[in-house]
Amino acid sequence: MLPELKQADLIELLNKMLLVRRWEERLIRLAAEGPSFGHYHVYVGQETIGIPALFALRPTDLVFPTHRNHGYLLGRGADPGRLMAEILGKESGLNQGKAGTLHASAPELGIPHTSAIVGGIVPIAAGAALAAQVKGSDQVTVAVFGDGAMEEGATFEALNIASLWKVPVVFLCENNTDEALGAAAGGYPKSVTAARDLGDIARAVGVPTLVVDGTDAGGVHSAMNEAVSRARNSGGPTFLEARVSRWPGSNPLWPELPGGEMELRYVEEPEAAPEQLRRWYSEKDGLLRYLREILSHGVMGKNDVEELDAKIHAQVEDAVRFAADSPYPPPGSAYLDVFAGRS
Ligand SMILES: Cc1ncc(C[n+]2csc(CCOP(=O)(O)OP(=O)(O)O)c2C)c(N)n1
Repeated sequence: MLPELKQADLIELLNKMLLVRRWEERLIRLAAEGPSFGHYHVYVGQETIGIPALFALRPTDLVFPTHRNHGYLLGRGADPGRLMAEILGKESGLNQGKAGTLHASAPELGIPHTSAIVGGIVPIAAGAALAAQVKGSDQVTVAVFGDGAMEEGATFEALNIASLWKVPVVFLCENNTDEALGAAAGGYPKSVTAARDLGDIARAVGVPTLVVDGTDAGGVHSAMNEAVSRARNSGGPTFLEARVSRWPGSNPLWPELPGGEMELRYVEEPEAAPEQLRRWYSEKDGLLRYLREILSHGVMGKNDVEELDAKIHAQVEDAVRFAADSPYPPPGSAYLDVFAGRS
């Protein structure tokens, strides 16, 4: 379903999701072409979680993402060129090329930190939420993490303390196990966690839970609104699990583009996609689902979507050029910002 937002916001939602998709597709191609690269993971296939979730927040709310953070950074307005430059280790990067994807941050956009340590971001986010509570502000903090974080002790401890102290935090779990859509029927891999339903872990310590289909932008937005409103009104944390299937190109070592870029014609003709991706594009890609919803509700016409896509492609090419043309940091800058503040 479409999120309950006005038309301009529905279009902006598509703009952001398409930007994330096209930017990451280009990043994968750039990495394959061979300049030296820091490691990175992609958010392809999960755009309909992060972007609608951000639309339920105020700009002053905080988001702490995990290793799949490009969607959150671009979604909050990070410059696509500076984010690309960051991954290339360039001086013009978001964090002067010192963070790469895995630790990229944009405090000015309410993303104070990324942690690539599985589960590592969860207590940090809960701590930031606690700070807001202590200060008496109505700021909400979101901890974003994958299903893998549910195996970590730190996650359990953060859920427990947040529940006890009614900390204003949303625990947003992006469950992209292949079995995820069948998880209601016990699809989570038995080899890694004894819980058959990840929500059981949160409910065990009194944290209310919500489950949504992560390809449903409207469902994610409305569940996120509920969780954010609970946190903002002193009701404490929520565990929100968004289930998606893992994108076939999401190779844990180096992401790939099996079958090339997503083509807009797959909206109407998913059977035109390469065979191994037909099921993905017809049933599992949230972005295509959103595009179908936008078109069928007349929010945009086909031509408008094509124009937007062309504009985004050009924006991404500008970003690549900016990053490629930027210099590497001078070696002496390795000693700067090691401790808080510049010396
Ligand atoms: C504590 C820790 N153990 C192992 C790793 C290596 N590692 C990086 S990503 C990853 C998988 C994480 O799975 P999940 O949180 O479900 O996210 P996904 O990549 O599936 O989106 C692992 C094991 C790590 N970064 N941190």
